[in-house]
Amino acid sequence: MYEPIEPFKIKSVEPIRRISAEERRQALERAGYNVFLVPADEIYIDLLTDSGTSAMSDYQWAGIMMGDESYAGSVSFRHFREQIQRITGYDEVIPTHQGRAAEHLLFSTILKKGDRVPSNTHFDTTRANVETCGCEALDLQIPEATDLSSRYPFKGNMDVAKLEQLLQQGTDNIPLVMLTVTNNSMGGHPVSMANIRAVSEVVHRYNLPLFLDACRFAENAFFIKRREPGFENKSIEQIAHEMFSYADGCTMSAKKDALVNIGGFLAMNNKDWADRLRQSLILIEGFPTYGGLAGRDLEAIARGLEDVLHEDYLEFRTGQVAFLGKLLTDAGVPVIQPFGGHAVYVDAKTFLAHIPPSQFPGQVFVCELYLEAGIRSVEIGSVMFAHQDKQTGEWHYPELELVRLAIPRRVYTNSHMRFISEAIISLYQRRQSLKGLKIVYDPGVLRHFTARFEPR
Ligand code: PLI
Repeated sequence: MYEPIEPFKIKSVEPIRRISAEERRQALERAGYNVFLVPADEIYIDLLTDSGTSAMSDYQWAGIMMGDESYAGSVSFRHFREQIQRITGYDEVIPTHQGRAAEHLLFSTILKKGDRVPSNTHFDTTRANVETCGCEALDLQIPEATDLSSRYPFKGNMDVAKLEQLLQQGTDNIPLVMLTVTNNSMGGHPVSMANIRAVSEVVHRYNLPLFLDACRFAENAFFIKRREPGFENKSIEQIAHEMFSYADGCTMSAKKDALVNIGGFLAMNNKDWADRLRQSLILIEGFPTYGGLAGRDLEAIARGLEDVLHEDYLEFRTGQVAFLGKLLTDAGVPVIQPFGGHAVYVDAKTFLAHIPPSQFPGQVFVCELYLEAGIRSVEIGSVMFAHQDKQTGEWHYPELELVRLAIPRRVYTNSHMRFISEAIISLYQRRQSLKGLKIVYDPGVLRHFTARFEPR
């Protein structure tokens, strides 16, 4: 089997502890069968998220020491801005403390009540930030995105016909269109260059701006290079630059493809919007040359945005995700294919076909994987997305019951991937014996973070 080779050697290590089966049982019980409530030192391998969990390079750590902490006009801000301008081509660069702050700034400044914001698929925080403004977040993904049997290489694409149909009905209440690259909420699948171009053509024909949610732009660019004819000989930087060239701006969580533990930014061409955003930035984040970050963070992001463009890094990164995916599919474990850029998504509905959505098969998987081996994953199914009709009291369940195994960047080795696969395969072999959960505390909003459960 193709095994990706780490394009780095390890200079500093962080010990992790194997937790005994009894400790795991007690920890999970204390946490109400919700791994969000398990302390990190009771986790052996943490696949909860790839956000803010990357290992930085020595080049970035050196940048941390070089950070210019000047309140105004920091040299580190200049490095940050120049690197972002080089990749995106956008003139205006606004630092924020993370992605959702960028979203909040953009939407609270640009949207007015009753507006609608189409996207291929909004991430939770993007959707929440749109909705908080009294607006509607619309997901226009292609049908292949939810077809588990499809091997379409760009399942992250937006449905251009649906977009055109929507815009034809009028654009007065549509101030911008978003495109999430890669499409995290839909399996971490990439968006093709052809799709970005087609979306751009439609959006601009209606004189609207297009913004990328660019958290995982480099992973997206790598998939374009590998899967889309015509890009084989282009560099990642060239491909990324072309992706950004079809849009007018972006929001970015630097906690993903800028390979840092905190940070984010907005970048755009519209100077008028940028000036308005900076007014709000000063109120809630900070002066425009630091925006909620320390100078050292800006320096680390600037350097992370250089690191991430290295093709051998991206080959390993996406290769490691695919390596874990392949170990699982070879053993018959149902996972979403093709493999995405930052995570393997287990199809919990098929894995635990005997457990109905009302008993949370994804959450059962997450708990059992923790009990099995101390591995933390995250449910993306009925706990996260089921909602109750206020009038009839009836529950509506999402189409997919998934568990995301998000792989932090440059953190775990291939041995860890083997260990994870062995734990999941062992779970798969005894899946018939697993039982459902019932919810005993439901906080209502974003319940996956704090809900508590009990075994049935
Ligand atoms: O966590 P933030 O605020 O830096 O970024 C928010 C955010 C925006 N867009 C997308 C596509 C995301 O994936 C995203 C954050 N993702 C998290 C936390 C994750 O676990 O996937």
